[in-house]
Amino acid sequence: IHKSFHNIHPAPSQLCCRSLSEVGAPRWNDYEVPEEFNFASCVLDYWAQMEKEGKRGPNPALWWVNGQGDEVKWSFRETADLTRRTANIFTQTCGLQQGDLLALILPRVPEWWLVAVGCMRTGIIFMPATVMLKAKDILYRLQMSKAKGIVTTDTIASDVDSMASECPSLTTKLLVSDHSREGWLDFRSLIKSASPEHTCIKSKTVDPMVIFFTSGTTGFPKMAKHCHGLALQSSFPTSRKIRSLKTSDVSWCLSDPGWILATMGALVEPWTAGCTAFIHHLPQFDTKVIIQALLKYPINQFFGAPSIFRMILQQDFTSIRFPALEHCCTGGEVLWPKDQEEWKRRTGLPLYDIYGQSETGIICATFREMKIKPGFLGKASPPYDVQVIDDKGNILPPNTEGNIGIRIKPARPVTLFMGYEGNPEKTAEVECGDFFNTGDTGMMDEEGYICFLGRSDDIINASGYRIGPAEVESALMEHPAVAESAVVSSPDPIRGEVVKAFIVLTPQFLSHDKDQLTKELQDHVKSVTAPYKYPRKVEFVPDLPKTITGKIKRKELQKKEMGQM
Ligand code: BCO
Repeated sequence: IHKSFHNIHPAPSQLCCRSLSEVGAPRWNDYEVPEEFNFASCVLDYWAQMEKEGKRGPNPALWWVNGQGDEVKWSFRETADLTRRTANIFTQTCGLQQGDLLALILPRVPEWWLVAVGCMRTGIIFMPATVMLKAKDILYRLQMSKAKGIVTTDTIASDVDSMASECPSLTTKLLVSDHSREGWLDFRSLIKSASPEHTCIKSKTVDPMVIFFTSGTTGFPKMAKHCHGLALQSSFPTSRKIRSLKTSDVSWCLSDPGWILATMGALVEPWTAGCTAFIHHLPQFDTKVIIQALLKYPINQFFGAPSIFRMILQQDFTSIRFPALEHCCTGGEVLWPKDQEEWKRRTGLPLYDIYGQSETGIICATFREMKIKPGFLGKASPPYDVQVIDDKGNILPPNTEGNIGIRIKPARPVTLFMGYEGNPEKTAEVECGDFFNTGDTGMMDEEGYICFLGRSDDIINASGYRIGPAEVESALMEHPAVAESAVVSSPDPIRGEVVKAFIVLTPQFLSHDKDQLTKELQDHVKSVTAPYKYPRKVEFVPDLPKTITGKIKRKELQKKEMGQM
């Protein structure tokens, strides 16, 4: 595969599309907001047209492998055609319309890309989620959003069927599978017969496009709604310099398709640049498979959470050279200077940091040509004006600790989320004077480099997953052994942070074997909610610290965990 790919791939110096990469897809300046924008017609169809006119190289838009010999390679034209067919399935077969909501719960399979872009073409708002979700998580999402449709796989389909009566809005169920299922439409059959003729909607840039569920300190995940403008972010000239992707690149972003990191890093960014989005199915995370893929395929751009790089560095090698790899980026959690040093020492490559949230897309980054300052995230990425602010929204002087804020007045950046759907109170809570308050604390130096110092609330960031403690506590409370619990973050040398649960046992479990009980509680959490949230550390305590009104003092436990007490 490696060889055949190079056969169709001229070396960078030979590239006829070098001038094209300078022209690129239609561009806007960093602060220009076009009245209308749709990623499908403005970007994907643009590259399909370039391909048709012979004005771009032959490298595919999507290159998917599963490690078992199966492979999918779609050109931009094929991808555009398939996404039009998908759009027709939604509107003609399913009767869905612009503004309807559709849950998109698929693993890393090519159909995920078709569904996301098919939604963009029709104005259907897609809601990506990880396949790790359990029945209760899915029910919550379907009920909260009143989703009209879902596209998913066999395992989740059976969960959905078991709670169908509780989701009356759900009228369209599409299955991506090699088997058929009663009551479900078969996506893979339908796409073969669907028409490739479809006229993309003329979406306003500010029309809604996607919703990401995101965890908070209290309650269950909120729905961060974004407009089509989110997909414009990678078209801005400054944003394009973050990774400097070019048409000949093969870019691998490892994120699960449930997160904004995949929407941006595995779809919007590579296709805006007209390069190949490489995807490995990777049903289970396995560092050896990742290393093999980096050795075997001509991947030259690699993007993943810092934990992934730390896990690769755990492997037994003193030095390794990945033949094609040129540029490595991380995002989603804190990158430590020692990770950067170690990656450079053992692979010869620098490791660049990119910082963002589900509400924002990319906030700031160490751009490809920028000096890396260890311990700093990098500089603000336009259109964002990022400042460190106090609790009233006043801008703080350099080198002063405060909240990381994004200016929203006088103009709200189009790439920033529109608000938490159906939750104006929570939306108002994150506004602070003229700024959106990220909830992260940090500092800016005289050169404009921003460093991340921590969260101002109780959210846990475990290996790149944003986890609300209340979600884990609620799962634990369902177990008869748990009288009370408090969940906080605990430092971890590989995952950055892990979930730690302090548990007060009910009397009948006090004499149980603690190791067995720990395992039982961990398995219990894994079975009732998405397993990435399970407490990797458990401590049984006689009681929990509380305020005079009986509220658990998580901060006190947290400080103890961090060795600050
Ligand atoms: O570690 P354990 O084996 O005990 O548990 C693991 C899995 O085995 C288990 N599991 C998975 N599916 C299951 C299941 N258990 C029961 N039933 C199932 N169906 O659950 C645990 C999963 O935990 P994990 O994913 O943290 O661990 P893993 O597999 O070691 O993966 C490591 C990482 C680093 C690959 C993973 O944590 C990861 O992908 N992290 C990155 C997350 C990410 O992309 N975040 C970005 C969010 S977007 C953002 O931040 C905005 C930036 C612009």
